Amino acid sequence: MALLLHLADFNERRWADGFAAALPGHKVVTRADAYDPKEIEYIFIWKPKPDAFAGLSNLKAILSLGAGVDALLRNPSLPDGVPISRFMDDDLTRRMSDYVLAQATMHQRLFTRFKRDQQARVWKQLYPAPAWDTSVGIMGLGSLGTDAIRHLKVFGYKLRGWSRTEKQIEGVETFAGAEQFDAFLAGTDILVNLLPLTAETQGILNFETFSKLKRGGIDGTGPVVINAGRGGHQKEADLVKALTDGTLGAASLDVFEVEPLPQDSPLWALDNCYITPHIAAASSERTGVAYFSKAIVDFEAGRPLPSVVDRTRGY
Ligand code: NDP
Ligand code: OXD
Repeated sequence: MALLLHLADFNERRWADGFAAALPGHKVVTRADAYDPKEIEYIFIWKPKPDAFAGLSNLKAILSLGAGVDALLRNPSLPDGVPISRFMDDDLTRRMSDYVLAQATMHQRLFTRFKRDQQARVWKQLYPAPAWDTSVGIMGLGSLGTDAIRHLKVFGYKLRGWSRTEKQIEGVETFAGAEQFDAFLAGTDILVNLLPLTAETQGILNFETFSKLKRGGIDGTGPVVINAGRGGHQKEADLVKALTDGTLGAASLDVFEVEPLPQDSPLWALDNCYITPHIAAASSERTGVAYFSKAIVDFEAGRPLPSVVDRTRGY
């Protein structure tokens, strides 16, 4: 068995050393090493180059460091029929829930407004709407969306969720499919995007969506959008317009149409836009090595791979 690491923006050598220690007796190579493409049976991958799979004619499985596989599925050299297993573990999930909770409470408690007042040396007593009277709507009720809900519930938020297929989650008003999207938006003060990027969800965070959100919440400043899904979900020109004309009160963005966010993006300068550089839920090296080493050992022993992507669905 030979495992190839193809990880852009990560320390490939360090991850390879981790896999080599966890998989004694197996060959682990990086793109910088000498290897015969025909001997590669597993590839562990993030941000694939266009020719990432060229010559890998004996692949048994593709292991995605990312929980999101949109870039992989778009890759022109992706071979048909090879199963793709994506990363899904507690550590990553809890990091995302931290991010969502931190952003939601920041907006609901008006910390954003108080910071601006502080900078202007203004003493102004604003009283935030309580969590129980603030509705958070989660787009995507998969592994990340349901865990974010679990954490938000503890804080007492009114919760709504939207998914492709119908769901029942205790204490959450759920909506499904395109036909219930408007009803979902109409009762949402804080919209959180945790969808995968697919042909159906591309550009879903657009001006029309923003203008259908509930008005009057978050101290009357306008609804809030939190996007930790993918940059392809958001139309940035629409975000700039909505954040400028009051259709949105604020946005927290972790992902962007182009990453790194270009220097000339108008989003940088908007004081109601809160930018993080795609760090909401980074994959941990320790848990990543453990998760995929076990996946390989299990698969070699005839057991199924974890979190296999449905290529026709796109996630
Ligand atoms: P899952 O596959 O577990 O869940 C996806 C959810 O989205 C499901 O509930 C699914 O509905 C729903 N969905 C998919 N398509 C549609 C649609 N057309 N309309 C309505 N709902 C839809 O994904 P995860 O929760 O694990 O991850 C979500 C995304 O988060 C990833 O794809 C990735 O892009 C992003 N991510 C971002 C990170 C960051 O650091 N910013 C880190 C990790 C992930 P149903 O349940 O009906 O199938
Ligand atoms: C992921 C990410 O998909 O970090 O895991 O964006």
